[in-house]
Amino acid sequence: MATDSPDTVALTRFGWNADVARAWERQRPLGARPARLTAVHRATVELEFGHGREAARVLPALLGESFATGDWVAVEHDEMGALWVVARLERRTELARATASGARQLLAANVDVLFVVMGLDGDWSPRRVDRYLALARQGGVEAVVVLTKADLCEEAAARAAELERRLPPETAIHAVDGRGRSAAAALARHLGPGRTAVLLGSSGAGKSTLANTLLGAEVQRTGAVREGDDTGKHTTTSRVLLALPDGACLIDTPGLRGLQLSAGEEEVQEFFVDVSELAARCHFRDCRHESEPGCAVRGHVDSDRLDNLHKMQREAARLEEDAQARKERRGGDKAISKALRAWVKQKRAT
Ligand SMILES: Nc1nc2c(ncn2[C@@H]2O[C@H](COP(=O)(O)OP(=O)(O)O)[C@@H](O)[C@H]2O)c(=O)[nH]1
Ligand SMILES: [Mg+2]
Ligand SMILES: [Zn+2]
Repeated sequence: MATDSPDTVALTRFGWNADVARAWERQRPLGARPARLTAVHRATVELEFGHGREAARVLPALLGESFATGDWVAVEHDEMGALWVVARLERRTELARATASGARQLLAANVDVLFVVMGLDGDWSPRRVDRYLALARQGGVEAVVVLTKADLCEEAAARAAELERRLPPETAIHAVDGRGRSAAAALARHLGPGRTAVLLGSSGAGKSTLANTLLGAEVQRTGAVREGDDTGKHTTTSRVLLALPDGACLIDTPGLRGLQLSAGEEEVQEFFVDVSELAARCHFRDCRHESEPGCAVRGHVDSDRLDNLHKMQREAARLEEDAQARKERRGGDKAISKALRAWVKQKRAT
């Protein structure tokens, strides 16, 4: 299919760009049309075609694959007129976390920038920012920290400065009133035609408020902050893909409670770029930056951030142990049933 067909022109508002066109050409699903996935339901997926949305079913052959908001897919009609997803394009980036049981859960695919949205109220947690930054790094996505409710916080500038000292130097940090036009102006340089951004953060952090400000319209429902507490009401129940006036598109999401990396213990440090860069100069190759001599990290990276890295490594180790234990249990079950079958066979023979 030509990259400037009516279908793809309509999709430029939803992130179709030269990279996606190349992925499409590479896989070239004959006779199929492209669409962008906006939501995953139990039996169907919801697709954006640029000029409207439609539900589609997924070919049984693809059911083993996982899908995420932001995926690019190829669709075809069957003779009955039903719409089917027949292929998924290779992803350029993906954001995924671990569930409590250790499974890998995709949060979004093919996004360029992750807005880490955190309220400068009770939501404030530098350690949580570390996690989001690691998640973005793992997924190959640029992270931008957006501190909302700056209008409600007297120390907004001081807190932004605290994060600036803590995080890798290239990290963009904005403290904003998410309701005001100045917030849109501050974030504009991370957006632009063909770019896809995703808003992640706690419920009530101000994600949907930012989405509306960027849209210049009240499209997403927002939750009112109740008197006397910080928590906004949970009003965004599913992920949604929005076309912004500047040509970018934006995924608004429901609040995330926990955020555990889906990574092995050995891997976690890689996603703390500041640590992993310095660690190359530690005396010991397996330095944990605790009390080893010749450590190039300790004293140069914020000590709370370093403690947080160690905590995340312990979590990852626990997940790996749980996964191993489950595997062994399954292996044990198999051994028992094999012995049982052998015994039955022997009984029959005698
Ligand atoms: N004063 C103020 N209120 C905000 C700001 N951002 C969000 N809110 C309020 O916080 C509540 C929760 O916002 P919402 O966008 O629904 O949060 P979400 O759950 O992250 O989507 C709403 O009542 C918003 O009006 C901000 O920057 N300043
Ligand atoms: Mg919301
Ligand atoms: Zn070290």
